[in-house]
Amino acid sequence: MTPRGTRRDDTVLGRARVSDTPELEAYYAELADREAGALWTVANKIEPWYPQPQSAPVLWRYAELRPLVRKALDLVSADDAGRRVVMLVNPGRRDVSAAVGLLYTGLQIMGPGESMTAHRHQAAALRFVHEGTGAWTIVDGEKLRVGPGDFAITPNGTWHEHGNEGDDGPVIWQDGLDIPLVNALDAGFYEVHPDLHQQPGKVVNASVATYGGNLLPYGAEKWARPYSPLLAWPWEATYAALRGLADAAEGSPYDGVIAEYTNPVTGGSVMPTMGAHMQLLRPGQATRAHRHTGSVVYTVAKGRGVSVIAGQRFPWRKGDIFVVPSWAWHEHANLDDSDDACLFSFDDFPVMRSLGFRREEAYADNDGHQPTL
Ligand code: GTQ
Repeated sequence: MTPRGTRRDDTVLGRARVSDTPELEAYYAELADREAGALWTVANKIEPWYPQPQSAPVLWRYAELRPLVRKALDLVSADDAGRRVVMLVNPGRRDVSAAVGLLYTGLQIMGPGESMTAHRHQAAALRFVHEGTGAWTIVDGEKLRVGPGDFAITPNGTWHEHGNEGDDGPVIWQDGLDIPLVNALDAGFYEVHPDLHQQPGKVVNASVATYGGNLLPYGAEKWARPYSPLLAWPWEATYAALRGLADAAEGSPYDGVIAEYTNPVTGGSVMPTMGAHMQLLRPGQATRAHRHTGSVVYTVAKGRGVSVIAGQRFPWRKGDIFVVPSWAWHEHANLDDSDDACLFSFDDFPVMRSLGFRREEAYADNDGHQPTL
C-alpha cells in the first residue's frame, strides 16, 4: 500500500510542518506531564489523506488450519473453553484480536454429541459452515440446523448456544463477529443464560420456513427489530440463486455475480453492523480492481482462483479465508476454465453506510488490473 503522506504532501499548506527544537521538546514534555499534547506533532498521522489500515492483507489456508483446529478437540473440552475456536489474527491487529479492521473471525470445532451453554452479548455474530453434518444453534429460542455452505446469524443481544448432534465426525464452522468494533466503542456486555440452556420452539429452522421463500408473510410488518427475522440461508438455495443471477444478469465488473444476504422485511443488511454476500465468478472470469472503505473477510465456498490485494497475489481454494483491508485495491479471478467459483464474504459496510463513510474507487490504469509484486 502507498506509504502515509509523502514529504511533499506534508509540506502542503494547512499540514503540520514543525521541526523539533530543544525548546519545543521541553515544551512537549511539560504538556505530557499534564496529560496533554501538541496537535501539530500528530496531526498528519491522526488525519491521514486517506485510510491507513493497520491490517495487512492475509490469506489463511484451510489445509494448514484444519489439522490445528482438529487438535483443539483433544486439548480442551468445548464447555471448558466456552467456545472451542481458533481465531484468525491479523499481524497488524493482534492487540484487538481482529482478522481485519474491526472484524473478528475464527474456526469453531464441535465433536459429535457436544453442546455448549447459552449466552448473549453485545457483539453480533454470524456463522458460515465449512464441513460436517449435525451442527445446530439455538438463536433466541429458534433451533437452526446448518450444514456445509449454510450461512446463519446471531444478532447482537440474542441468546445462543451451539452443538453437534451428528455421529459422523466433527463440525467446523467459521464465526464472524464485530467484537473489535464493540470494544473500540466501549460498548461490550456479556451474560450467561440464567438456566444455562434455552427451551427451543418445536419447529426447526422456523424463520427459514417463514421468510425463506421470497414471499413476505402475513404479519411481517410487525417486525420492529434492527436485524433480519430470517436467521439462516441454506447453501443450496443461495447457490441456485447465484446461478440464476449469472444467467440473467452481467453482474459487477469488480465482483462478478454478487448478491447480498438481506433482511427480507427491509431489503437491508442482515444486521446493523455486519453485512454478508455470496459471489460467483464465472469459469475463467477475472474481475477489475477497485477499492472502497470498509473491511472484508472472504471465505472460499467453491472452486479455486486468485485474488490480488494491494498488489499481492493470493491463490485460494475451497475453505481458504482471506481479508481485504479498507481502501486496499483488490480484484478476483476464477482459475478454473470449466467450473464457477464462489466466495462468501462478510463486512462492516452497514457501519460505513450508516455513518456516511462509504467511498469507492475504480482502478483506472492498466486495463483495471494491478501490477503484481
Ligand atoms: O459463538 O458465541 O468465535 O461469543 C467468539 C465469541 C464465537 C459465540 C466466537 C463468541 C462466539
